[in-house]
Amino acid sequence: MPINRKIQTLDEFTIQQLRNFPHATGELSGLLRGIGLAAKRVNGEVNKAGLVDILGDAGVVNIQGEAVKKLDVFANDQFAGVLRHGISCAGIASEELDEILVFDDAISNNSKYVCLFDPLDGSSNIDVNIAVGTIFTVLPRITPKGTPVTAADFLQPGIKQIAAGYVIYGSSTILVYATRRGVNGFTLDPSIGEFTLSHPDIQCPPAGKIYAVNHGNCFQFQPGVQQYITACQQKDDTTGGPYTQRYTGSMVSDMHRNLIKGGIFMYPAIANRPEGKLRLLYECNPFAFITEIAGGKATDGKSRILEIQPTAIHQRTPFFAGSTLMMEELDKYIKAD
Ligand code: P6P
Repeated sequence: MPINRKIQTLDEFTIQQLRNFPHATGELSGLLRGIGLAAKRVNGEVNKAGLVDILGDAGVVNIQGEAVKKLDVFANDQFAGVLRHGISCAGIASEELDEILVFDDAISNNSKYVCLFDPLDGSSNIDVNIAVGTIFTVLPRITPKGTPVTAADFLQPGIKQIAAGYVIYGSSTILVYATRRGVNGFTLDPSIGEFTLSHPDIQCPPAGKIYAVNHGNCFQFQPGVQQYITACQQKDDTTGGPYTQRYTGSMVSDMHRNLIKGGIFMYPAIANRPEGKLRLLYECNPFAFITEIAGGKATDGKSRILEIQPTAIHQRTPFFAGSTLMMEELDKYIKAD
């Protein structure tokens, strides 16, 4: 019976990866399929978000008689739920939870991984129909299997990540994830309700002509960053300047564009946010991992993001990531500071 190889679903792809590595336990493949399931459930609600005012405001009951939760909370519950009831995750950290959530049952305590995620990044954009997203990452637990996980399992540098990815709930719904074997993107096909391989082996173009930054903060950036941004705006036949500025206010969209078209995304430190705005563990580390596997670079302006030793679950970091040649150009201006 021929298998339709033209349209490979996320489940088929992860199982194929498992077949290529017979010694694998299948826990990571199972975990990724769970994330795909939760993403489909979130997608359904995000797509209806504009109807909340018609179906009933958030905070009261919906037409099914259920309390309508904030979408962030709903998204968090979907990812936490599939991970808790799977066999691959011992606990989670989430932007929506002040503390880590330890699953602490016999099966979960014997799982190999912990997951960290921002369940619905950029959710304030929903009101104006700008794409929002989920960002996730998978770390190997370092405390003894069979015991409940602790904060130490989560406070690992980004180089320890096993897999990382994101979902964009936009003009189409795309799930992109990276392992050390590559970065692959899957577009949700509503006709079959499955994520299907649409962006195999994503490579971040080494050069780019798009820069993404919140220009409203420009006068607060360190001089080297300001000078780089000015250079992006200059005509320059060697670099192809002036560049185009694109900034959606949604990290997943801006970072996805970098991977597909090339470019640089910057969220530097600013006066009232000396550590930057973006979270290290579940926003910057996942995107740094994905960007590096795709051939790009990611730093905090001084050091490689993936080498930062975390000290707190919700700590923030300045973040610069994207095409290698643009990152090297930025680095020259910062070093000349
Ligand atoms: P600003 C969304 O709130 C977010 O966390 C990222 O998705 C986005 O890149 C950034 O903040 C936008 O922040 O301060 O420019 O509005």
